[in-house]
Amino acid sequence: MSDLSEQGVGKPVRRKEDFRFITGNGHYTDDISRPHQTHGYFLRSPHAHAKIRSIDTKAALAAPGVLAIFTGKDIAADKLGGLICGWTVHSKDGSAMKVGPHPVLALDTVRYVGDHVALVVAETHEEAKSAAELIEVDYEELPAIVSLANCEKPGAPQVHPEAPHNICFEWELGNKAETEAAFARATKVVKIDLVNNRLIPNAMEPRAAIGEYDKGTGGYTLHTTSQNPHVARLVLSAFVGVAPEHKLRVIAPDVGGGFGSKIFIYAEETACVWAAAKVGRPIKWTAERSESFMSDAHGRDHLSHAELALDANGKILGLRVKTIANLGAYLSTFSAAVPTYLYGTLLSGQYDIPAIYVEVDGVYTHTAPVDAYRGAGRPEATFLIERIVETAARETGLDPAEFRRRNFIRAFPHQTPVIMNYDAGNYDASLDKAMEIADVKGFAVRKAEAARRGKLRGLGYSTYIEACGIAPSAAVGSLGAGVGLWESAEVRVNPTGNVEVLTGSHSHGQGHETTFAQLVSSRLGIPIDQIEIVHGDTDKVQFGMGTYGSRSGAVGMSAIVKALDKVEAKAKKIAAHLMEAAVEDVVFQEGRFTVQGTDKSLAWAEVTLAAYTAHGFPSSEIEPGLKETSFYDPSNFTFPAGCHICEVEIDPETGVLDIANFVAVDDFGTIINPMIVEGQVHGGIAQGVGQALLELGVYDNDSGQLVTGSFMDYCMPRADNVPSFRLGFTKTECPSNPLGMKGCGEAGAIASPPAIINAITDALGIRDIEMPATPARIWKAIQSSRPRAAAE
Ligand code: MCN
Repeated sequence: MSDLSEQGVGKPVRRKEDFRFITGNGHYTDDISRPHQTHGYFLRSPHAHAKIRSIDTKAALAAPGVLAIFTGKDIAADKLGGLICGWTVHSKDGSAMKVGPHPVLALDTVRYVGDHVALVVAETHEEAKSAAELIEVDYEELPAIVSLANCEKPGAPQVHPEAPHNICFEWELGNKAETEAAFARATKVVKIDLVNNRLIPNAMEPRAAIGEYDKGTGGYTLHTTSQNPHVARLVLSAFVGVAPEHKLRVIAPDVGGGFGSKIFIYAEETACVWAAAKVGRPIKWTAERSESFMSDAHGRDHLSHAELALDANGKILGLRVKTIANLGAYLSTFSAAVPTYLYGTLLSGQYDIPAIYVEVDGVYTHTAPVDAYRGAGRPEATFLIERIVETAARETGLDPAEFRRRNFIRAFPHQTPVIMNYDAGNYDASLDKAMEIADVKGFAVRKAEAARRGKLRGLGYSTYIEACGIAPSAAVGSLGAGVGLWESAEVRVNPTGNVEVLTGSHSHGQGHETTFAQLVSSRLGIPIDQIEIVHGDTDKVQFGMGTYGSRSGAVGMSAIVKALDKVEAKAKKIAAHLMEAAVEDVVFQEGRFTVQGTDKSLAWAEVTLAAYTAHGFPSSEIEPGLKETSFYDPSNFTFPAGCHICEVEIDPETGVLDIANFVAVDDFGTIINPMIVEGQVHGGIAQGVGQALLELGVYDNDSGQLVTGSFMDYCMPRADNVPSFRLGFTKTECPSNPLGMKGCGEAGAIASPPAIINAITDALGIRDIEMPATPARIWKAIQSSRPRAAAE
């Protein structure tokens, strides 16, 4: 057992799957070649907005290797539906959001640079790409709008006739009258305007797809880089109409990161699987990086005005927020939910705020669709609340930590004015621990010492909360989701005692093959190398809602727990029968079944073998076999929370910033694998550093061109941009799942940007600086506040 005790829940087990990844033995979509495979290439719009007068494919069709070219007309002729948004948001007046059609290939209008115009299928990728250049598209260029600030103004170019003034929805949440009353009572009102910068996701593996059709069975197979293959199958069947659900197999094999961008059902995989039947051969498409920049769903992109009402003691009375959220040119699969139910519902932060009122205008622009990106709505909420709280602390002359403490929620469960019911937490504990690790007491000395070297030093806090473990079905259904958000698991015990676990979660970097196996190992007392975690194939796994919203631990693993409960109950029954004992007297511990108070005992593998030999089972009481399925729907979200503290040092001559120290203390409830959790936090903070300091998706206001269309112009964080993080954990168990787990996959990206910006504004003695706070922006801010900065 000594070995096993190092493999179970709570142990920093090295990731099982990494051996195949780092030895080049992973099976990513592009590694897979199907017999007689062809290659697809998408001709994309060079214009942000244009009418398509005509498309002439004659020359391209005659080019070497070309097998077929498809346009929007071919898709329309086949009566295929368009791509959908699976979440319906309603406006203040009760009307449903205004949805412009989202054809798989543009029919008569293109609406952003990179919009899909034609699919060329050829023997090789190069032939398809060369032929695409021969397609003559007669465009009538139209004025485009990419500016979030101007898109609702009269006279702005219209993205969809269905959505006047480019407004998809005007959503509200909270109690307006109570919030107005709180502001009327306030002794001080703090106001802030914020930009939450547009981000472009860049998973290591670009999106890819192979569509295939079997003439004999009439079945379709789609290999695709998906975070949720069953949802992809459902959308492609029920809404787009590519094939009936039982005739479509979706396989998401090894996937090299997604960060949200691979949740969605995009045009490319849809077109490839549909066209495979027309061509009669499999079609593979793998995005070039510049295609990913143009057409993967982008993230964030908010403009907000926020006001905080305070009493004379620095107690928050109310919060009022108005946000304009960019949805891009079309609604992506979950885009409407992100700036509404994943954003407005988190605006209470860790604070006891009696009244909140938030209005969000979701708007169309001639830009790539905007949807969930690591954190999805919650980073935007956290940035807003943590920036305004920090500003309020400074403007009331209170220490930022003290200001936060005055307003912390301390009694649980806590009902916020914006839907969420926080189940458990201890915000003082994470703030205390973070302050200790960050040595906040020693900050003044470090600041003075930096000043002697001519440097500016600042300290910033972010006491964040987020809601993840995205479920329960009843809650999301009542808020507009078109799907339920439970999870399923099947535990198949083989006669020799090893186990396959089929899960509806999908691992694309989160280490599920290890953590899920650790859970099973702890429960069944078998080593993790005897446990196979199977995911990502609709023909193998019963059903699943996939991975996003840091839900695989809290929801996916809970489904496994339920299935394991059933397996254990049945195995005990079998063991009791074999040992001629009452089932109530059988205990199962460390892989052995023992009859209490006797020396009668059976090993796990003896019982599993007996389950399949089934000799002498009383057939009315015990069925042969040992395989159980479970569907789990939790009663609430989970609420990870904690405190991030960032300390920066800035060279005032150049604006160059160094993150001198970054501390993250998080409460993720029960932790299955601390090493994997730390890795998740590291990755999340690195993405937060990217948002705060480096990354910005830019469209040119006049032409609508994507200016940041490559790594030359879009700066991802590199190793030297991130410090050596110092992490700590506190623990309050989540009461709404059997493991007491809270999700950890997004917390770093959610919590870190405001800590960094709060540190920079502290160092410079300024009120605000826009993200990304590049050296140029920092330098400019120093120049415009020179007298004050120099005096310090
Ligand atoms: N875990 C744990 N103890 C906890 C919580 C989680 O040991 N208390 C483990 C889980 O078992 C799992 C991992 O940590 O192995 C992450 O679990 P969880 O927080 O449930 O998140 P998900 O597995 O659902 O992953 C989704 C989350 C999201 S939403 C984004 S975006 C994201 C992220 O994970 N994208 C990632 N982390 C990523 N990491 C990589 N490498 N690649 C991505 O695309």
